[in-house]
Amino acid sequence: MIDMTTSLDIKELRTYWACQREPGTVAPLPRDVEKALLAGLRLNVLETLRYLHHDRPDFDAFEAWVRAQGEPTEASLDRLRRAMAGDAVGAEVGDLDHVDGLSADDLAHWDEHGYVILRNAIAPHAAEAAELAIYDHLGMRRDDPDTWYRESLGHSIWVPLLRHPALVANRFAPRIHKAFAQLWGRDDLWVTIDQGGLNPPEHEHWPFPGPHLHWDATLAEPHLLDVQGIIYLADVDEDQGAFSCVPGFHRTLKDWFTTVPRDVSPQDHARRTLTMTPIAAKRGDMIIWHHLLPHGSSPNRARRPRVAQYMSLRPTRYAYTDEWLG
Ligand SMILES: O=C(O)CCC(=O)C(=O)O
Repeated sequence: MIDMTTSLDIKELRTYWACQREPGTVAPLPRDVEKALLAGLRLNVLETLRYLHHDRPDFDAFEAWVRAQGEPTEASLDRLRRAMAGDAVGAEVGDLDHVDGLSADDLAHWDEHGYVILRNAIAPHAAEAAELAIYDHLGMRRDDPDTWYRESLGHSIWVPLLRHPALVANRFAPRIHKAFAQLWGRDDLWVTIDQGGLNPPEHEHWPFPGPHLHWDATLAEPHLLDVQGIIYLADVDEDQGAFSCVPGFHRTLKDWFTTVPRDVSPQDHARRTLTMTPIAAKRGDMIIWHHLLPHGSSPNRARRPRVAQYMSLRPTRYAYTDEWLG
């Protein structure tokens, strides 16, 4: 029996919990609904799975954890409940009509290349605040290279800082919500609770660890839209560990797939045969890419770390391909 005084009153959360606790006992949520649910509760997918599988909480404990972790507001919970019930909800940041988003040229670039740079997605001071928060979290100093290879980073470019106020604030930048609304053609979007990243200059004991060229998407057909994004929190040159991708590949994936030898995995074949282009951009710019572009980061051969924040926005419901082919 749920204690209604603490219940979040979102029945999909119970389904999600039950599926993780006892797989096979209840029908899983559709993947788009599951993503909206977690994003709407301000939860990171990995931290939630880790908690559920490690602590194995009962449902009441899980709900209490959700409240404490995501700190969803009553307004955000109400929006989520309405969306889960199938009601039309608008943009989380209010009316986007008068917000400047992607230009016609940007949208043409997106169609052709499968990525776009949203200039000044966030203000430079907001980017710098998040940049400094990431250094701080790692116990590093921005201008002191001796601090850039601390244990806190390990041999990875990912920084699991999820809820620093500076990173949180960036998730509500109207220009970002507008750009994603333009790409999806709708504004009932849910922003992911993603981490930060720091890709320092390579050195003898710290070679670039990846991510190398990959897809996070299924390569099975039908090939449908999904979108990923990264905000540069300080200027990034092409040789500074820039985000990299194979521009235009979303249009040629289908033909390319027929060239993959039968006994080789598509990801391996892609790594051997495709060349990525590094994308330079300025502090506060966001690169948004189609999930069917092969992409990765790149070795930093410059003098300063590349510091970034990852983020994407997706609608409550969208068409996706169930079969996994990778
Ligand atoms: O950090 C980058 O430049 C690449 C990010 C990436 O590969 C990803 O988000 O899947």
